[in-house]
Amino acid sequence: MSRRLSYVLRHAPGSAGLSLDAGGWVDVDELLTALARAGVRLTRGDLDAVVRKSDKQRFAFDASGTRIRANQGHSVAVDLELDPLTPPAVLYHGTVDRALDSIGREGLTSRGRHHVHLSADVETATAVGARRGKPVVLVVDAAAMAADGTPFYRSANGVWLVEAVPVRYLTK
Ligand code: HQG
Repeated sequence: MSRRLSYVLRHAPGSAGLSLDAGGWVDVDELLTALARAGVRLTRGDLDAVVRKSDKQRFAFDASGTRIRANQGHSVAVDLELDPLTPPAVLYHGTVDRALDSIGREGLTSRGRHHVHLSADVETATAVGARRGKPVVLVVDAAAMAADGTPFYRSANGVWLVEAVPVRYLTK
């Protein structure tokens, strides 16, 4: 269910006949109706449980509890309205060997998503890289990037987001 929600709320709201507002929010009742239309019967209580139990806290309700959105990871255009934040001195990016040549030429780029995703600790970055094979963790000199004027953001679920990471800030 978390995967399905990620698909609808990050990448393809239209596949469920939904559209996201500018902030990425969708009305909970409309979402439940759309899922039911697609044969997925979910109560509000079931949805609350999916949001609560998501291992990475991928989703959030708004303050009124009537709207829901993905905390990060979108490929569709949304403005999460995150405020720039001073990052820790060092952040980490989990990837795999086969990407290193290209990363060595271009730095980290956001690929299909809005941002490059960085982790605050090596363990998380290792797990992110391991989704694609034997993980390789790159160290990002976030302090230098921030000093050079790059804005950093942190999603509600603790993922650090940046537009790109040029090669000069990366160490293997
Ligand atoms: C790589 C999951 C070649 C990059 C995770 C990665 C994360 C390059 C892949 C979140 C490159 C993109 C995001 C370049 C970057 N040349 N390869 N220049 N620059 N790459 O999935 O960071 O479960 O878009 O290293 O936990 O792997 O979805 O990004 O391997 O937080 O909530 O291109 O997704 O969270 O892959 O993962 P992705 P990611 P969720």
